[in-house]
Amino acid sequence: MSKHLESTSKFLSLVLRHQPEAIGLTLDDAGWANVAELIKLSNNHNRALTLALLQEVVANNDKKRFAFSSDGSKIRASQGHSVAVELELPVTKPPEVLYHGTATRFVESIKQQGLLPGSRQHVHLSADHATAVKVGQRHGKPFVLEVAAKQMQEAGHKFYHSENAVWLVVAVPVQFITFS
Ligand code: HQG
Repeated sequence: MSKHLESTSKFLSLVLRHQPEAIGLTLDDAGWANVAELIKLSNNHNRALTLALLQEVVANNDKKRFAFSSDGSKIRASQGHSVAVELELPVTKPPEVLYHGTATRFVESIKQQGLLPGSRQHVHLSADHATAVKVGQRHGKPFVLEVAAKQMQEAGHKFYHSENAVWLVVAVPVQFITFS
C-alpha cells in the first residue's frame, strides 16, 4: 500500500471502527456509513477524500478492512470495531484449531482470565499461524496461542467469520487455550 492509501486506511479505521463522531459521522446499527456523507464530512474536516480514493482503498487494502454495500451506497469496516455495531455475520463452524497472536507480557494475565476482547467487540482469531505472529508483533514480542475452536463451538460458543476472513468470538475461556 502506498503511504497515501495507508494514511487513508488509518483514517477510515478511526471513523468506521472507533470514533465516527470525530467528523460528525453516524454509523447505522450494522456499522454502515453513507458514502456520500462520509466523503462530505471528511472533506469538511480537512481530509481530502473522493469516491475514487475510497474505491482504491477498499480494493487494495492489505487486509481488506473495508467493504462497500452491494449497491455501493454504503461502506463499513469488516471487523475490529470498538463502537457497538451488530455486523449481522452468520454464526459459522470454525476449524478444529484457531490461533491468536499476543505479546509475551500478556500471557500471564491470559492464563488467569482467558482471552478478553479489551476495547473491541470481539477477540480476533486467525486460521493460520503466520497471521497470528504478525498480529502479536504489533504489541511486542509475539506469542501464539492455540484455541480449541471446534471444541469451544461444540460447548455452545458462537463463532463468526468476517468478510475479510478474521474469526471472531466474544471471549475464549482459558480451558480452551493451549500455551506452548
Ligand atoms: C490481549 C488488527 C491481557 C490480546 C489485527 C491483544 C487483528 C489480553 C490485546 C485486530 C487478555 C488486545 C485485533 C487478557 C486479550 N489479559 N491481555 N485477559 N485478553 N489480551 O489490538 O487481537 O490491522 O485489541 O492478546 O490484525 O491484537 O486493525 O487486538 O494482544 O485482527 O485491521 O489484548 O487488529 O487488525 O489488542 O488485534 P487488540 P488484537 P487491523
